Amino acid sequence: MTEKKDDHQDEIKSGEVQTSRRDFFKTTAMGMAGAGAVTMGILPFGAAKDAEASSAAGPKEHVGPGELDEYYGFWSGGQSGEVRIIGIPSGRELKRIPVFNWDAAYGWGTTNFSKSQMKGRISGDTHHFHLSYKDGTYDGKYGFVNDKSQARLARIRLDMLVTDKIVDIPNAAGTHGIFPSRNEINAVYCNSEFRVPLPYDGSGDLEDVSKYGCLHSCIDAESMEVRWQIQVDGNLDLCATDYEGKYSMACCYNSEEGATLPEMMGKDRDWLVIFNLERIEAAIKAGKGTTIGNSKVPVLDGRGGANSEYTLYIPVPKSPHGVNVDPTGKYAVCSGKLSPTVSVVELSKVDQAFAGKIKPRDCVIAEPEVGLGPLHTAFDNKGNAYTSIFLDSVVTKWNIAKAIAGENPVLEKVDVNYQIGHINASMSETKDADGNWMVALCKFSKDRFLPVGPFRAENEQLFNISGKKMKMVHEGAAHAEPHDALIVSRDLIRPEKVWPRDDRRFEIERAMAKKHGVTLEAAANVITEGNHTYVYMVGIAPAFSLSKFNVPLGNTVTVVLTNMDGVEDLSHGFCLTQHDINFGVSPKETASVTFKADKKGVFWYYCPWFCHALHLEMRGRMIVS
Ligand code: K7E
Ligand code: CUA
Repeated sequence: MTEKKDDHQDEIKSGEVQTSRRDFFKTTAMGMAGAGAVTMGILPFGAAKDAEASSAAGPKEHVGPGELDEYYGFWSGGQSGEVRIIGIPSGRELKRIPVFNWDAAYGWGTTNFSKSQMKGRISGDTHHFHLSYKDGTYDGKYGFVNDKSQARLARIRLDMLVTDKIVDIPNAAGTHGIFPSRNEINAVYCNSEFRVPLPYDGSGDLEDVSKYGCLHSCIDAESMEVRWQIQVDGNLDLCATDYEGKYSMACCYNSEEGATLPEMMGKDRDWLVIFNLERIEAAIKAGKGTTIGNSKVPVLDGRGGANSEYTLYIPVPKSPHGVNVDPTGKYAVCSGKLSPTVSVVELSKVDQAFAGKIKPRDCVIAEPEVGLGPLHTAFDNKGNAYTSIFLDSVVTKWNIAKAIAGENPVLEKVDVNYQIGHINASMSETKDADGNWMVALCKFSKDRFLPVGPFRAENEQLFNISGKKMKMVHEGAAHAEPHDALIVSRDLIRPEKVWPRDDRRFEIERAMAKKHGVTLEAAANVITEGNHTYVYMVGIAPAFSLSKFNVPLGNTVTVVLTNMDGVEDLSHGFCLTQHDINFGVSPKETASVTFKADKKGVFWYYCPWFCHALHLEMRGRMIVS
């Protein structure tokens, strides 16, 4: 395996565009003084901020009571398995969307629809959330998020802001970086982070790490089916796409293909792997894919460095982590993680490299030094990049053009508290990056908040970046553990207030009702077929259409509830005492649950969503005898 990778090991020209260690300390000290001055006056995330701090030209910093935020923030929820919606700049948490996690309030993981997606699992690890695109900006249709823990991709529909579909990715483990196509709603590309024996079904040689493999997967954004996969060398980390639909790309660390930490850190350079989508799609169409194990998904072989027509392995230092494409679409920026540098890759050179006219390494046109432990990069609308620096706990603002010109590109460093992971800026991942806001997602909060026991909150710090200097306007605690965030102009997200009654969300219930000759909207029906009892009811504040139903002991029960109040913000729900059943139905929504009536007795059910002055009276009895 090492032989064929010689091509990846071109020499790195270091020191060309590096700032000295002395400069580094100078700028850090300045950044610290600047941040300190601002920090004195900050209020907690979500609290009001006096208007005098708002600069006339920049974005509005203060969002008063009753006022609306200018931006939606979408936060991944890390090991909580969810996605959160935050108002920016106020920092108000507006909603938690359960995705891979069981949730009592909405009944995600309890209702029949959510169970059809969760398939018995109750946890997940969401790292990267992205929205669907058209022509380089968000089209407001879908959100996508990975599950690192169980190799899944979920889709959130933005009209209702609920989880819509979850797909399992075959022969993959540790699905980490994901990125949708940026030119049209077409595909979402997903990286496997862990190398595993292939097929990944417990067969074959489980011990020999050199026989493990790693896949980059293409998932159809509409059908959510896995369209193809391609095997690569090493293992993959973060993912990005260009703006034209020609390439997807992935940072690859562990080019050593080791299994332990020392084995994974041996080399000074790993790769940015570029996938040639045109060639891959053509090969798949021509039937060149093979299958792995029981999966029917066609797989191509993209290993072998220069020998692969599908992949280009661009050497970049060292265990690179994040890859981000700038708003002009010209450059991909890879963060070195174990190298204090970021590598700027000029995407227009990639075609020449694929054609063999230049070496892969010649696509790297600058490699400025930005600090110790660079992880991720965000962009403004003025040609500047903002890289999160984990070890130094700073954000480095640097100018892309200066880096390319070989000048010192570092404009400012600002302290963040502490150990920053992801960074993002308003509309940064679109061609409409607007340079207003930047958020630093810090892994440690240490002394910044009241102590709450050994497990601490994370710290999120919001910066106004519209001026010459980055200005922190507030910070706030976050529950474990937002990895990544998007800040999206609010005009691009237009959620509905009431469900249309013909929504595909209720397909399971509608088909069931059709079979029984009942309608979901005018239902007060109990139908027993052998050992299965079906209960159809509606909720209209403050009553269920059934105040009682009877079930024979031991029967399976399906309760179908429709909220017939079409009034904005008037939700109902169904909580069945002693049965671990609880779910909500928002205006005009239908949902159902299925459980076993395995206890004799009287069990009250009640509405858990406060809907009316007589909300406590919205209840009924299930009698099991
Ligand atoms: Cu850097 Cu999973 Cu995006 Cu965390 S990854 S930080
Ligand atoms: Cu319906 Cu509370």
